[in-house]
Amino acid sequence: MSAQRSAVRLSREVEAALADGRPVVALESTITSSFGLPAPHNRDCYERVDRAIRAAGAIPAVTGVLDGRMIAGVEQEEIERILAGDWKLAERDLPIALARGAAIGVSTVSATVAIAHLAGIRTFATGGIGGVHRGAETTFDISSDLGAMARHPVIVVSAGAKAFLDLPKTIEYLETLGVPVVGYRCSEFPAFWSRTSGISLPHRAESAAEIAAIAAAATSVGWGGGILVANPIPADAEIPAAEIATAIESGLDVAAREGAIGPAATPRILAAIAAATASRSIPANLALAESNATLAAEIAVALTR
Ligand code: PSU
Ligand code: MN
Repeated sequence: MSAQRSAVRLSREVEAALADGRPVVALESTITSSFGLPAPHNRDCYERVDRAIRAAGAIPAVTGVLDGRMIAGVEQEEIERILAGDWKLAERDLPIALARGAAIGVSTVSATVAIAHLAGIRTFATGGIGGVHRGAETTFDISSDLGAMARHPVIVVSAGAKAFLDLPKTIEYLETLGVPVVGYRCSEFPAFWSRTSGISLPHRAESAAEIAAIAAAATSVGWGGGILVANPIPADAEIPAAEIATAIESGLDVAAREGAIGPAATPRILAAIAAATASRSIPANLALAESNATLAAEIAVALTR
């Protein structure tokens, strides 16, 4: 997309921060809608992430569509609306939502990097990215998050890809697309609720400043795509891979039995895993989102130095 910055409506706070060159962190709104977390955890997630970004010295910019316009940053009175969004928008859905004057659309990772790019926001915090689904060799279900990261110069801070995906294929596909993947203080691709996956990462960084330097180098060589930063869930919130494995299997079974495919797959699988873990997966999801928000803010601050 090569439209102007004016295509995105900024909140007053985000507009002022961008104008002054102060650090801003984009946020997606799917995770804080019912597609990502059941109420009231969606609001809790929003508040924790918002606070974490501010505490680290940056300004949060929630993205989505409101009243037929792409937005980056919400005014106080718009928060409830974006939390209640009932249209999950991937990047390819944005033109339709705009043409139809959608009242509220929530952005996935792919839509968020597209909006952040237009708005001139370099850094973005999510939970876990979408990726190559298990069985993709027959379903072809590969999240548009991956292609979008290759096309928009945004640093995406995640706890890896959601662990019900095919993580080895996700890493392979990121390599095919040429997306740099950097582990933050880790050498293995994190598995969302778990810190490890057994899959080695090509690169690791020890500080936010190091990640900012990689992003600056990417810009200097004309790399027009993004960078994926993999930040493992905090140790005290982790659900070890062996413990979550059964819940993942049963969550995938439920979604398959109900025929949840395409954009419906990920929300259904997440909800089924929450049910199978007696909601234990939810606090883990909140903790990793908060931790990603803090790291993204630190990177955004480092980029302004
Ligand atoms: N991370 C979370 N919860 C989520 C998502 C990410 O912790 O709900 C969302 C993101 O918006 C991501 C989307 O882009 O799931 C992936 O959807 P799909 O698999 O349909 O591409
Ligand atoms: Mn998909």
